[in-house]
Amino acid sequence: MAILPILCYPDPRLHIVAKPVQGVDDRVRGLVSDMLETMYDAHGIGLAATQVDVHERIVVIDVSEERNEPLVLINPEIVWASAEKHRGDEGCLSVPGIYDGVERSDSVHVRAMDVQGQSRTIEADGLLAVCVQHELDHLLGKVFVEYLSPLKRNRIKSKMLKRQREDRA
Ligand code: GNR
Ligand code: NI
Repeated sequence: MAILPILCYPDPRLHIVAKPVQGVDDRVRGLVSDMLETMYDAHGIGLAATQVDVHERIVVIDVSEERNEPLVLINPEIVWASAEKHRGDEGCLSVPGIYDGVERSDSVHVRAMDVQGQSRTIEADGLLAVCVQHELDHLLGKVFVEYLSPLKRNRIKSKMLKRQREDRA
């Protein structure tokens, strides 16, 4: 097990499109285990492989209060999304300290493999539905700030770059 470094916006590697996992083997299970440890350590409710610079379709999520209900999605695909949408504030481990409103479907159905390579369909609503859509965007190289206005996005970009300069100094 290991805690992996998380890429920070505007790192260009956050825009790489992830490739499907070819087979769920011990390498993939090891990565999933490191991603879960990294997500729990960072107090996040989800983490996409893209955020730890691995460009494969793997996501881990835990929206439970007790932080003891890990969900692993390998090669996830949204097979249905509700037409009903709501705007809610989102944050991202790759854009620390920034929270802003994003519109998402209230409910989604996701088809994905688990760590055994078993395919199943999950019906998600509430926070889980928001998190699933946020994580699947990461796999497509999309960060939530890209839904905000160019003005807001540029302010966020400058703030992150300034902070990264200060952290290095
Ligand atoms: O920890 C996280 N919280 C969160 C809150 C509202 C909407 C989405 C999220 S996902 C985020 C973790 C993360 O960055 N996953 O990619
Ligand atoms: Ni994120």
